[in-house]
Amino acid sequence: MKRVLSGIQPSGEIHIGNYLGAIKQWVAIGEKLGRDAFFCIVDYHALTNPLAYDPKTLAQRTFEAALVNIAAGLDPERVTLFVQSHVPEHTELSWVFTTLTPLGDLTRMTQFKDKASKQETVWSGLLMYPVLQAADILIYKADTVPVGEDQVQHIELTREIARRFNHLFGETFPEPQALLNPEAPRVPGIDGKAKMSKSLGNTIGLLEPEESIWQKIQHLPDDPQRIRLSDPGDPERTIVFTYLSYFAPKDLVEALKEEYRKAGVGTYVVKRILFDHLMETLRPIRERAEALRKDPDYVMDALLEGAKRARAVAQATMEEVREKVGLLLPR
Ligand code: AQP
Repeated sequence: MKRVLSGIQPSGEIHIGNYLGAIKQWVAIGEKLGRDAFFCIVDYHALTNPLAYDPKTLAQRTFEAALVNIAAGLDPERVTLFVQSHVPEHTELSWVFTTLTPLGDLTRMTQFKDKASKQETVWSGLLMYPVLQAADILIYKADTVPVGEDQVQHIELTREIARRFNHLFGETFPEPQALLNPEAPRVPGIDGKAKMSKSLGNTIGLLEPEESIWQKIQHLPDDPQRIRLSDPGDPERTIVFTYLSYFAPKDLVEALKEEYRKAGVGTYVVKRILFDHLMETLRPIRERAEALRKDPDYVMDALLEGAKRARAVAQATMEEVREKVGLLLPR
């Protein structure tokens, strides 16, 4: 792993799925790679979600997404943290890539099919989403993309685009690999079914009030086959234990599973333990977020500095691309 890029949409409250699937890895990678770790708040992507996008809140959400990432441990003085629209070369490269991407490759993307099925009018931005994502990654020639499982198909498409470009215009881009957090590649939502996702309203937010988190945890579905409190349960049939495994030490999780199987412990007690361990992880993030809110210039300056560093790399790639595809270069 030499260079990394990953992104997060400012399309709603950042949740524990984003944290476990992406941000937690970003922090560890950032410590190793420093400035070669590029993390991007992908605001142009957020325009493709008509349910979440509002021009009145987008700027604030973008700022908030950066703040939460910094609060969660990303050090903007070490890594390159920036806003996608501050580096216009992403959209420029994305246009070139649209000319190399068969329509059929885009219409077969699971995420497109999923989201399009819920929309009355399907805008072409939604279809082009993975092409812009390929540009986000390849403009930095990143070889590794830490993501949740939901993004693996898009990274495969990115590899195909890189391969096609290299074949037509000469070796230019690496074929990047997705890097999953093996412990939490797909965090389920609080409904216990779909993946946790901002647009589905099934999230636990990193900065959500404690009371509201506790309410949600209390309502997490139990093993449906456990009718009476005295019935033994199967920990594999409730997401209470899935969540617990993310936040509590392994031996405690195993001991509680064992008790649950024997009806020695009820779900209420397990939920209380889950809540305590979750809050232990979230509390320092919330404290840092509180401190950052008092110093918004720090966040904004960090983003501008990040964009400056990112842009230097992106401009060099675009110069190479313009020349390779045969454009008339300005003097
Ligand atoms: N549930 C999840 N489990 C593991 N990883 C996840 N990621 C997202 N959800 C999970 C990873 O977080 C990073 C940022 O993803 P995103 O900004 O696309 O956020 P989202 O919550 O996944 O948003 P949606 O629902 O897909 O889109 P909208 O905003 O339309 O609601 C990615 O690395 C992702 O894999």
